[in-house]
Formats: sequence, structure tokens, C-alpha cells
Amino acid sequence: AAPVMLSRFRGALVGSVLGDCIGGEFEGAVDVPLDRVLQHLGALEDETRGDGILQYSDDTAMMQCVADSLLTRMAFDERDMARRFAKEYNLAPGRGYGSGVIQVLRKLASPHLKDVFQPAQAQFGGRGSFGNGGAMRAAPFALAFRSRADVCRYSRLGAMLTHSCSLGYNGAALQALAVHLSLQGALALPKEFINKLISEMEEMEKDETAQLDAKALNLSDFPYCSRLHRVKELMDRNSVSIEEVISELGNGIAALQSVPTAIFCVLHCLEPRDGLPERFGGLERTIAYSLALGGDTDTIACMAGAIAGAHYGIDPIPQSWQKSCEGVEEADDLARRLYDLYCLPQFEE
Ligand code: R7I
Ligand code: MG
Ligand code: MG
Repeated sequence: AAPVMLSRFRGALVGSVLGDCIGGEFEGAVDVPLDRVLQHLGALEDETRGDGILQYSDDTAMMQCVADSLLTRMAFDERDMARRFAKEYNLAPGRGYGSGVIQVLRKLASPHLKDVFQPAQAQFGGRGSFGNGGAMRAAPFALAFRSRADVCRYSRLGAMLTHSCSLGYNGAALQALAVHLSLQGALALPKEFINKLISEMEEMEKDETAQLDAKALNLSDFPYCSRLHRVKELMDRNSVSIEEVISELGNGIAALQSVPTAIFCVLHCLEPRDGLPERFGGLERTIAYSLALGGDTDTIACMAGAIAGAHYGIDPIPQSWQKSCEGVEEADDLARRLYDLYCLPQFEE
């Protein structure tokens, strides 16, 4: 039976934290043999292992800020969200933040700052960051807003607090949309799922700023759409190697090289795959596969984990995995509270 909505909400945020914590092991690795991934995952099931729990990184720290802000303000409030990012960074600066975004977070801490979007706009010579930091924390927007238009609008604005390049904030919107559709059960029809994402991104990438950014960065006119078309082609193939996925979609720290990749990981792992244990459920397969791609593994697994968790729900996620990762209980609590907010009639537009 399809999971109930509350289970999907919990699965989304818990899946995201698991991807971040479990994926942290291989972040930046170029070649990750599947054996090593399975060994890492096997250790999660070993109760006697004495190395404590896996810590979350900036991906989860910022996701918590987004969820906390939406819950407290019961709306998108850019000043409140910016303040939470800055405060969280100040409390725990060692969570592996991107080297550029640190400057934004420091400026956001200033009580004299008038425009909270300004520090992000000053990044990278004035074009803004195209990193995946906006996308990695986008899932809560899909849990807070019911309409697709609101999920898009607010996930983009939320990303713009640190990522003002259109590749950065459109990547965040793509991730939030993927979670939104997954919560609705849209992954039951994978082809339609990817087609919906393509048509949403066509609208977004028509925008003049998006067109100018694509040109300036030497990309095709509709960069996310073209990656999503590649995802579709890879879905149609009987067998796809890790190398092909990396060369077609990327596994890097740029949103363009990681959000479509995360979406592919989810789609590819909807069914059992060679090399992955038969006892694995879909979320476990998705995280395992994301790690095997190497590169920005914590973030790709975090994004794929959110989309997959929204599809499978919380129930099939192994307790041993949940107990092995920092921040799972907090994420579960945030998801339950976002669900309550989502159900409030006054929160509907
Ligand atoms: O995007 P961001 O928050 O980083 C997120 C990543 C995730 O993998 C996390 O897990 C964490 O490890 O970091 O941070 P940014 O500093 O905005 O962007 C990340 C990196 O992308 C930068 O440090 C740059 O190397 C690169 N980058 C750019 N390089 C050139 N020109 C981002 N935007 C640009 C750009 O416009
Ligand atoms: Mg990280
Ligand atoms: Mg990362």
C-alpha cells in the first residue's frame, strides 16, 4: 500500500539527514568501489561497532534552519531565515560549509544589514554562487507549501539568501519540486514524473536572467532541461555504468552537476539493481547508489534521500540506519510539525 502523507513527510526529512550523514564518508572521493560502499553501510547494522554516530554536515544544519524558520513564522520570512543561517554557522562553523558561502554567512550575522539578499549577490564577482547549497536544504519548502507555484517561488527565494546565480536557485527549485511531486505519489509513474519536472524547468529557464547566466557560463540555453532529458535517456537504457552517469550528469558541487544526478539516483533505484543487496529497500538502494558515484556524496545522497524518503515513507527505513546518524530525531520532529502546519486550513492560500 502507498504510504500515508505523514509517513512521506517523515521519510523525506529523515531520508535527507541519512544521506548527508552516511554520504559524508565519501565526500570528494573520485573513485568509490561498490564494495567500500557496502562495507560502510554494513557497519551501520553492527551494534557492537564502537565508533559512535555519524555526524551531519552543513546540508542538514541549514535544512533545520529552513524548517525551523517556516514553522516559527508560518510563512517564508527572509530575515528570520537569514538570521538562523548566520546563527547556526556561528554556533557550529566546522560542519563543512562551502568555502564561498562562509563569507555570506558572516555578513548575514551583521545586525546592520538592510537587504538580506545583498551578501549573496556579491559572491563570485557579482554573479552569485552556482553551488548546490541552496538545493541541499530545499526539501522543507515542499513540506510547508501545498501549491506547486508556492513551492517554486519560496524555494528559489530561500536559496537566494546564499545563492543568487540562477543555476543555484533554479537547482533548489528543481529539488523542492521533485520532493513535492514525490510526496504526491508521482514516482509511481516515473516517465510522467520526469516529464513534469522538465515542463516546470522549461518555464523557469525561459527567464531572461537564466538565459543570460547560461550564456555567460557557456552552457546550453536550458541547462536543467537538457540534463533532465539526459536523465530520461539514461532511464530508457537497460544498463548504465557509473562512469556514464558521472560523465552525462556530473557528481560535483555545482547545483547543475548534482540535482539532476540525485533525481536520476532515485529513478534508477526504484527497482532492484545488480550489485546491491536484495534485502535493501528502495531508500537504501538510493543512498547506496548515490555514494557509489563519488564526488559530492553527502549532498547528492541528501537530496536523493529526501526525494526517495518522500516516496517510500518512514516505515521501511532501517532502525539501525536511523540510530547511526546524528539529527534523525530532530528531523523526524520537524517533519511531524511541518505536517501539522500543512494540514492547517489557514495555511492554504
Ligand atoms: O553551494 P555551497 O553552500 O556549497 C555546498 C557544498 C555541499 O557539497 C556541502 O555538503 C558542502 O560541502 O559544500 O557553497 P558555495 O561556496 O556557494 O559553493 C560551493 C563551491 O562551488 C565554491 O566554493 C566554489 O568552488 C564553487 N562555485 C563557484 N566557482 C566559480 N564561480 C560556486 N559558484 C561559483 C562561481 O560562480
Ligand atoms: Mg555537507
Ligand atoms: Mg556536499
